[in-house]
Amino acid sequence: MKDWAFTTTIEEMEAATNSLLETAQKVGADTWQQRVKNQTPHCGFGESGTCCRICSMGPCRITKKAPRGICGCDVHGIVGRNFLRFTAGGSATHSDHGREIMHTLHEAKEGGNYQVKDPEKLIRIAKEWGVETEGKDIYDLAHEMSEIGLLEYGKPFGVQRFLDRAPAHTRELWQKAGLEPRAIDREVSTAMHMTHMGNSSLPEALVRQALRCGLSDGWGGSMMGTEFSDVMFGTPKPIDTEANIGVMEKDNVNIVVHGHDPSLSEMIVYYANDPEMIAYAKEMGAKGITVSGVCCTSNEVAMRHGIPMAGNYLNQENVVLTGACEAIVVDVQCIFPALGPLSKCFHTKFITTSPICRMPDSEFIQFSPANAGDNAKAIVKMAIENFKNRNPELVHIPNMKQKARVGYSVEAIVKVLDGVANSQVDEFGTTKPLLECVTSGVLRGAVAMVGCNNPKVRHDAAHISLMKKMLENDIILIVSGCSAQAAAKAGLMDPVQAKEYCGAGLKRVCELAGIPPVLHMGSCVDISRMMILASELSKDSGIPISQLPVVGCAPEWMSEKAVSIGNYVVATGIDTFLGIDPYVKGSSEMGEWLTGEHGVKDWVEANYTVETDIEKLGDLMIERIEAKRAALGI
Ligand code: MSK
Repeated sequence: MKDWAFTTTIEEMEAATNSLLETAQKVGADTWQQRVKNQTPHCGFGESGTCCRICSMGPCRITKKAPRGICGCDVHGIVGRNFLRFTAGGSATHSDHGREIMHTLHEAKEGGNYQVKDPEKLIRIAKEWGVETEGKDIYDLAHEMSEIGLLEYGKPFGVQRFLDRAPAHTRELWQKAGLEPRAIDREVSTAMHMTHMGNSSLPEALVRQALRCGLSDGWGGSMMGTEFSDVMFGTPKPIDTEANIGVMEKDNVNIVVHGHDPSLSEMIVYYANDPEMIAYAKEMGAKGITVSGVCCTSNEVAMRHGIPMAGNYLNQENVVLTGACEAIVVDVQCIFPALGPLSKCFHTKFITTSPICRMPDSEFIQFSPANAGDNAKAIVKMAIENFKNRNPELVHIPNMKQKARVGYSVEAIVKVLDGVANSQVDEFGTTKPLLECVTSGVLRGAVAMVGCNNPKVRHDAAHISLMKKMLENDIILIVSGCSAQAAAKAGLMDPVQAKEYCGAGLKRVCELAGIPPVLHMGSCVDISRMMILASELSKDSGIPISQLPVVGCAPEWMSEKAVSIGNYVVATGIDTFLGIDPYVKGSSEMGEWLTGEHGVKDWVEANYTVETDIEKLGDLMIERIEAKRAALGI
């Protein structure tokens, strides 16, 4: 058993949270810990997916005595429809994030609020899409690409352009099973149409559409969100930062960015570094300005600017509870409405910025590409001027942080590993060194660990314990979203210390490549990066994705987006392990379709495993990786 002496333990993180909850009690603030108690036990029908409120004849709840809804739909149809609607919600959300990025790209201009920071990447994608690049002004090209990308949302014919990135075998499977996503909006609309009263109640059809709708996210909206964020804000490269609540600084103006869309946070970071603003902060009695992040906005700015990560999803109230947060500035998704009333218990300004995410008790400052600079500056100023309103008696920042190296885009992973093997073969590079590590057994395989926190699981405990288990077994981790922040907070992205916890093979790879054993690939839309990496591994090796010793895992997931992600990861051929049931346990048929040997596995050669015992979940993942190795004879 390894000695994990340098990592921050769950107990230490909980002690820090408990000290903040004391402040909450002092000021009479409501917290999620209390609300979980108020909401427990949860409704059994909701939990098993067996409640239908799609029309107003119900709600219908399925029991032994009442095995069908009023329309006659059985439990499998009800659970299946709920599952598809869950997916549609997630796919729409991610993809709309991508759409916002495409609109921002359309406004990008030389010297403007938004610019093209990675022209090579833009040209590379343009060539992929068959767009003429020769002699074109880079901004003309950006605008043309933005329009083409936006048409992917509603084009009447054809399938998603990025599907061409998938290996031929995967494309064939998708074609054969009728899974190739058409226009992104169409897949969401079709999902809503199919689940309207009086339409589909056949699990097979509902599951098929759930996979197709998920694919329109992962290989459509999310992939555009990621790729064109890189074009505008720069493709992430390894960069050092810090993580956990102790990154907030007592003597500084603290601005916390939270949400998902980097268009907001990029501007806030820019103005917080403006010498004029720093001087103003000093004039107001602070030593400087600290921007830190929560959730995926945090991942975005950490990867590109080294902005420290204050915490993940279930830490969002903690940053306010420090009493040292001058402003929490949010964009979209995963934001607790609780932040409004909570901020009122302190001096904190809760600032919403998107018409998509309006909340009571917040100050709304709408962001648009045209006003982003001015509004960001105004927000930074507002935070600075709020510094004097702190109540010093309430200020308490737990002294807890870890070093982290983040920023492993596919391009960065290929580059660091190619650097080691010196076998760069083309412009993009090759994943062959990584494959050699896997085939030789130096690495046993890889786990893509992603997703949220969920109070049904002890906060971060599943992420961290599973990661430790994988590292000891020479399994490298690529991570994103709140899972990435869990790793960073614990110290598993520390490039110096973390390798000490690995098996001998993984440790050697980390030393040679100068990488931590847990690679931060970004936010939740960036799981599309993982799909690209899996595709490159498959193309470089000639092995179908489903046969590579790679699995996906979301041990603490909670959002609809995570279900959409799960569907596109499975549909891409990657077995996916969940620590939380996606409200399908009420239907044996749905269970069979998603987790059985002859459900989705017959279409895409991969399926789900749901196991709430985290220790067992880890064992099952290792077993699956080893079984794939054995099947390949490696
Ligand atoms: S922020 S979707 S809690 S990963 Fe992307 Fe975290 Fe899950 Fe939100």
